[in-house]
Amino acid sequence: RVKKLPKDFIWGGATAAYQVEGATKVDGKGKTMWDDYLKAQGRFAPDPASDFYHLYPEDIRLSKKYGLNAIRVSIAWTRIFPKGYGEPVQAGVDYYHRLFKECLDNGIEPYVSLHHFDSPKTLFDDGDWLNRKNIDHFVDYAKFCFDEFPEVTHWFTINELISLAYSQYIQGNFPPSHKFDVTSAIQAEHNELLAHAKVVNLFKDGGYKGKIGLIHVLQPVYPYPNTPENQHAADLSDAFMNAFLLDGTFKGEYTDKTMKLINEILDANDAKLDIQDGDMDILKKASTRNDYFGLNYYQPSFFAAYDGESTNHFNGTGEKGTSSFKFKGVGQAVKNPNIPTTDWDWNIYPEGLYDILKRVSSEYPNSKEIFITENGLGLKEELPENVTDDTIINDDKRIDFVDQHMEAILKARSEGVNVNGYFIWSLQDQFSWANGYNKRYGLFFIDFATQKRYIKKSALWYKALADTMK
Ligand code: BGP
Repeated sequence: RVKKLPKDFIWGGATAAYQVEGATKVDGKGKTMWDDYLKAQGRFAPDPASDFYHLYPEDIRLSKKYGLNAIRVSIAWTRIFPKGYGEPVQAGVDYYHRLFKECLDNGIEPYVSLHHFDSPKTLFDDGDWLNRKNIDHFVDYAKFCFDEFPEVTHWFTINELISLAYSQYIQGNFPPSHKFDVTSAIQAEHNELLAHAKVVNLFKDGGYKGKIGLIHVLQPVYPYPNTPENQHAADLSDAFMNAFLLDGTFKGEYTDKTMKLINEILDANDAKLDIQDGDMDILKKASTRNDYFGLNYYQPSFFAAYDGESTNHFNGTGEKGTSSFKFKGVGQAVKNPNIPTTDWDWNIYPEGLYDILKRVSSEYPNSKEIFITENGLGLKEELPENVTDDTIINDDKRIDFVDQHMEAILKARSEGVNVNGYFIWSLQDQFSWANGYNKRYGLFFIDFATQKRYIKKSALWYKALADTMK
């Protein structure tokens, strides 16, 4: 099949500080909300991860060699402000200057997030995003970064607001592991939107050079089977997962349609949302000022009506078929037998990406320019026994996955959707927050014991596609 990427397409790989850097206890770094939690859990540790703190030159060299022109990285708030506020730590600041320089010297544009699931522990203990004081700390940290790192011209405020809110307070697989705490989840969504909007307003009012946006993971929800009751369940789930955040970001208001659905969920769960005077003005002001939108897409969900109590099981081990999710007042996730799934029960459905791109572009024109900031396939992968330095790890499944999703993107583009870049999740193998080290996504395989990098077949395929841009 002949596929050609448009010239100037951003062709990247994605990382997140805490998932790749390792070195969590060096150079004055403070704890994140994960350190003690992972230790108590005892399943896996954030060290050494991919040892990107030391080996970033190697990964950037490979990025260049395999045709990438951009990477996503995040700044670990706690490397610069160990408690989230106070005096900056010079070693942390210096590290990010070195990292950005290495990228730029190699023709790799860094796309930098300020927050990727790694709230400082001090602030986490003080309510995390539920405490409005922490929004102000985030704004101060953002301002420090804008002043300190003018070499960065592509910013994202927060990565995946919903994954935080949902994993922390609904699904219970991120600290503090609440289950179906609907009040906290919806409030976290709102407060994170507020934090994002305040930072965008600061960036624009401050006249900083460069571009800024945020990242949402979008998970289209389809009724299965397609009945009116199941459609309503799908609409409720969509409001909670997608529409509330998209409205808040790009319309600067929660539409009546969205709020009707959200209120139905809140009522069923005795939950409430606190919107304070002035909040909506801040969202409104920022809603037209995002330069672009980072869209992460992995999978859709299939939903059916459900009228029992909430209960779930999160599959964080890769034992296929063990997931379940039933949300009182919303609905239940169901398996669509026509759709293949991964070992972690994630649905593989590229059409979902096409559908959501079309929706964002027609319903949310303020999103302006779209980058797919994450998309990829988690697999259990091993080194062959007779491995040599030149061994290429076969990951045909991943190639097929990315290929199908690229088709969806190019189709949407041909119909006028302004999507101008793709970042595979992930650049190199990393640790996965709730799944550990056996769920690999990288173009580059890492033997975590030796930190040696091996090339996967997908990296060669990725390079071949990059070459069609020239
Ligand atoms: C996104 C996150 C990433 C990453 C990815 C894969 O939600 O932004 O940090 O981890 O999903 O998810 P997982 O690691 O759970 O498979």
